[in-house]
Amino acid sequence: MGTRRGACQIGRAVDQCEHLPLAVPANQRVSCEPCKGEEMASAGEPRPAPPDAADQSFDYMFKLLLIGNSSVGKTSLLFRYAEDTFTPSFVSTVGIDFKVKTVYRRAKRVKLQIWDTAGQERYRTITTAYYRGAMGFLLVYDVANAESFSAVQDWATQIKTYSWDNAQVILVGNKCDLEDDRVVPTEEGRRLAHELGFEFFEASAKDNINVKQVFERLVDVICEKMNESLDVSDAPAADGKGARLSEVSPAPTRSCAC
Ligand SMILES: Nc1nc2c(ncn2[C@@H]2O[C@H](COP(=O)(O)OP(=O)(O)OP(=O)(O)O)[C@@H](O)[C@H]2O)c(=O)[nH]1
Ligand SMILES: [Mg+2]
Repeated sequence: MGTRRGACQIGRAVDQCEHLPLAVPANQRVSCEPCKGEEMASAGEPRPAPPDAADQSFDYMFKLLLIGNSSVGKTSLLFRYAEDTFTPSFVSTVGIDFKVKTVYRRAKRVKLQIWDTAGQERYRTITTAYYRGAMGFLLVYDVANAESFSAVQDWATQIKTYSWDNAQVILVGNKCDLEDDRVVPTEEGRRLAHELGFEFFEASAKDNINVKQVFERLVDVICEKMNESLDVSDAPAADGKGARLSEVSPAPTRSCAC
């Protein structure tokens, strides 16, 4: 299990800070955007974390983010994945929320901290503050909503601007159950994903199509990149930009064996 000491930037002990997937040296402070965001959002009264969030027994912790226009189904995908539920009514996310889910990949316990961001423009300043340190993104559009597909390029630019170079991205065309209302052909989605260098899935939170696959593929891609990074872990980062995935893993071993 990883060593979790020190404190995050607002002074919360790292043992109580669920956001830092880091082994922090004692007495050191590390920037933690989520804690700062929580502090801003609730004027110093941290929101209670879900019970699973306190579980410290894991080999790896990955921070993932769901992004994309409002109403594309980000929250629905998360609820389908984490709780296997679906609600037809639309309650737009305010700011940001998260769920924790632990998965097993090749005998390793991987704790996923999945952040569900609000798609509405007015929350953009808050949500982009959470991009830092995210290891993977699900960039979601709605196959029955052309505007949400046109916005994908802008979302990809946001990832480039606010996250680090090693973040992995999967493009998800959600609501593929709405075949009669579809305005974005599957091939268009695949072409754009290829252009942007992302993997691509169509999914349906409603009919539970490809939901588990999308999340698990993202975990696998992160593990693959982590292992590649560990292969050259003795070499300094060529461009000096950002940190390698290996540097944020709390794992005590050198390889995640995913
Ligand atoms: N038919 C269909 N409807 C869906 C699907 N996923 C979500 N919806 C519906 O689409 C609406 C919006 O879903 P949300 O998950 O709240 O959207 P969101 O992306 O989280 O929106 P914001 O929180 O505003 O960013 C809701 O009414 C959902 O029930 C799907 O796969 N198929
Ligand atoms: Mg939402």
